[in-house]
Amino acid sequence: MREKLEQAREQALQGIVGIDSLAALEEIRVRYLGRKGVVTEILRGLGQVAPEDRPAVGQAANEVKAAVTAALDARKAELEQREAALRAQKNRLDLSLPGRRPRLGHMHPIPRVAEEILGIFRDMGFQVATGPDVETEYYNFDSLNTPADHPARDSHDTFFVKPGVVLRTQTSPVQMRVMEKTQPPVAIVAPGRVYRVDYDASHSPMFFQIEGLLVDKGVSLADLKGALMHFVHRFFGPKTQLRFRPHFFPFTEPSAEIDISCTVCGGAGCRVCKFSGWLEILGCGMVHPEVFRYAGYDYETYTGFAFGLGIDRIAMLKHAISSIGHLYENDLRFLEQF
Ligand code: 2NM
Repeated sequence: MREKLEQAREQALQGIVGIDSLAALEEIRVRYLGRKGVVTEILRGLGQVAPEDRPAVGQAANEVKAAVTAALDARKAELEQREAALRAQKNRLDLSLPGRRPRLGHMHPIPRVAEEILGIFRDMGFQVATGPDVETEYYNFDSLNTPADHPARDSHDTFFVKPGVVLRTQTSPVQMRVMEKTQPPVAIVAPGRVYRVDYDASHSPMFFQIEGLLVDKGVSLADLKGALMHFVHRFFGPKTQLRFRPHFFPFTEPSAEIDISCTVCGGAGCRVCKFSGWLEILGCGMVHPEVFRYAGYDYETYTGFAFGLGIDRIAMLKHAISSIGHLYENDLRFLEQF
């Protein structure tokens, strides 16, 4: 029995030295000290030992058990320490690793172009005015000398909210609202969203406009021409050519459209200007006396000019953008180019 015990001790201690994992260590513990373990079985056989030998054999068995337990505990502590060290190594905070920088955003091309245009008119003494996107037909059409039978009021062009109420198709209602409340002189620019039932590569059902209005005694077509030439030269460069083409708007008389020499080819002809050398950039005219009558202005005393331009269109010309849709899809591959 003593021999068996010694053998068990030897084997157990040798086995423990080479053990490399906590799980394998537990297997050893079970094999020697578990309920059916080698040492346990030996102790269980103590009944067969001669009574006078029992205390000595029992003590020897307990010593073996204690020795194996101590060796197990020591090895377990070693393994745990090694595992903790490995874990610490793996989770080490590497302060030399470069951080992930947040990407810097920037202004969208539409508000940026809008601010640039508004700045030029602010410098000329214009004030910025705004108003509601949802307008009455009165402010959007009637008061602007656009009667009920005018084609622009057709439901094919205008979004109707309910009878008498529309999404504004232009920002001129803002100017009518200002004129109602303010006697001349008035010099305002009205930026904002406008809505039309129209959708293709160059039209979006919602787009941005800036309209301008200047009313005073003695305002002439020469003032209109001077102000708009100044704007074009500041925005597109001093060498830009202008061309006034007669046009029709219900709220101005006379009316014109202004073309500028193509910003891409300089007038030689290219795809952007459809090989005409010219780009249409805004509509304008002298305010119709009927509009002044609606505003409550004395149209014998005052004259004025007005104009309107599409911010989207100007942003597209400035940056050679082929489709208006790009401006509204918020695709970062597009937006990051500005
Ligand atoms: C345009 C073209 C010509 C315009 C007229 C007015 C108002 F309120 F005075 F009648 N505001 N804006 C106007 C004139 C707008 O857009 C192409």
